[in-house]
Amino acid sequence: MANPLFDTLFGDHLGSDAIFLHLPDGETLSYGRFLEIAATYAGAFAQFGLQPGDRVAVQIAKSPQALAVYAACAQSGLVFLPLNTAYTADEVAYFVENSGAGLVLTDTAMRDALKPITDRCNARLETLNRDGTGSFADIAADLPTVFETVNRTSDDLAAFLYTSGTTGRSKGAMLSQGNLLSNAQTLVKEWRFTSDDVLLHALPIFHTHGLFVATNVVLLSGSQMIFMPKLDVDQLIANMPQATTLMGVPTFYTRLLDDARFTKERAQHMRLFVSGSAPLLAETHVQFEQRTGHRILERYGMTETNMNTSNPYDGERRAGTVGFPLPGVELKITDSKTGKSLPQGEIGDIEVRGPNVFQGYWQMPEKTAEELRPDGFFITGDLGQIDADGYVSIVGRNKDLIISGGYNIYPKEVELVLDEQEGVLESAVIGVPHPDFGETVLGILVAQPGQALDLDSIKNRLGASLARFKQPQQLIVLPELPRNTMGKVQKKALREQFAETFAP
Ligand code: MLC
Ligand code: AMP
Repeated sequence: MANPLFDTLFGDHLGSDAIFLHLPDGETLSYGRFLEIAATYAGAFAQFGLQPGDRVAVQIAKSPQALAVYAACAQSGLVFLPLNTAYTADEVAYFVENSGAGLVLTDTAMRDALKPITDRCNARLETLNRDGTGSFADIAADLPTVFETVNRTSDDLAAFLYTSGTTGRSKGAMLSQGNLLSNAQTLVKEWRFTSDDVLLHALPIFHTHGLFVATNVVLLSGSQMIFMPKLDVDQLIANMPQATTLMGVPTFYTRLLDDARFTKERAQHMRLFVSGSAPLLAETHVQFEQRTGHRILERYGMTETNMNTSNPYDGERRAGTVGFPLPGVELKITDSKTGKSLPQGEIGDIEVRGPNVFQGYWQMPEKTAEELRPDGFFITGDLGQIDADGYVSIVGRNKDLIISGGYNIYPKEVELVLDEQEGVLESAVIGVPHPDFGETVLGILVAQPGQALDLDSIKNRLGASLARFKQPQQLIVLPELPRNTMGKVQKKALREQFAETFAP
């Protein structure tokens, strides 16, 4: 096959009149038309002189055009590098520089902020807006609606997704065509996707969940998506009778349950609700079944691996568990110190191996070696346990990570910014339970001797360096941080002390 990813996900849809997207304005976009747009974008990439393997960094609003950029990258053999639209110019600068992107696509509103960065990095900068306008669209508009697919193999890189790191430096997870394709093929089968399906798509498309899980599954099965700009519970409930499936983070499900209009009747046409990216409370699972008669199917994945486990489509979907390893994925629970497998039932590190596991972190061989063993097992940083029936549960994390509404925040990155603020001696950033986001960020500050901290001005200054979702919802000043005898900050004690901060 000339280009496994493009040929398998997109190739069959060339020239097809079948509906791909239902758009918010009531219009639809066919697969065939979508791929014509993608071909013009691929033509523009070629005109820019981009070569297979070059990175295309994309920070643009969720739109059909944004998906067409993904398709165009696949067709041209370029590496698609999507970025959270909430990232500040400072944050984007790192990704552009680190990835060595040849092209950056952004919204017109961000252009001036990014120009100095792309100039410095010798990257080309073009704009593509939510409504399909922009300098990139203007160039593509004059180009042919067919493009000769560039030859690639399944080992070639298809995407970089940056994941934050424990040291505060983000790492570019390199995903091959084969990584993406194998997972999409498995999920279509496991979750029984067919061309009769209509997926409610309200997730962002710059992360694994909304992009590789939701979109690739739809592309591969030739199904349709009701493509919503973001989570809007009104729209979700209104559209549900036309849909068959939903994929969301747990916040989707708690917000639906908080809405009295979300009834069994509304959910009657649906065949599958999938949750992942963060722990779904067993209580949410139970309430959801009581309300709708549906049992949410919880699965577990990550940027580096796509999906690892899933509760069964047929058979018991067990609340509080993430189900079984997917076909082709090996999963073991190991002792963090020795790396040896632990007996069934014990808690340890979750390690996974399979065609879904990434190729390593871009230009970070040491980080790659710390997490990816020579035998191919990836140390996920999650702590888990397997019950007697084989169901995997995630019981904690061996990595200092906060997951707020499905977004990952590494405390170190936030602490580095807090520590720089005027009058701050040191800081500790922790995650505490939050009724809407599952977990949220709390910043604990210690002032320099004799200094009084101006928390409002500190909060205001964070916006320049940190995306809004990473900023602490609350800052608290303590005289000192609790430390153990080794001098290490006792985050567990802080988490316990402040556990009720956002209690309903
Ligand atoms: C938005 N805000 C958040 C936030 N999302 N704050 C903390 N955590 C979040 N997740 C802030 C905004 O900055 C804004 O702040 C305010 O909340 C309202 O913004 P909004 O855009 O209206 O938020 P909302 O639409 O309500 O978004 C919440 C959400 C969204 C949960 C629907 O965050 C979301 O779609 N999350 C999904 C993330 C995701 O796709 N994760 C998958 C990663 S892949 P202010 O102060 O300005 O008002 C992965 C692998 C796997 O993990 O297994 O899937
Ligand atoms: P990311 O780096 O954004 O891909 O996030 C991956 C992390 O999300 C995993 O390592 C887990 O900690 C967490 N995660 C994903 N799915 C689940 C789930 N179903 N339950 C609990 N945690 C999850």
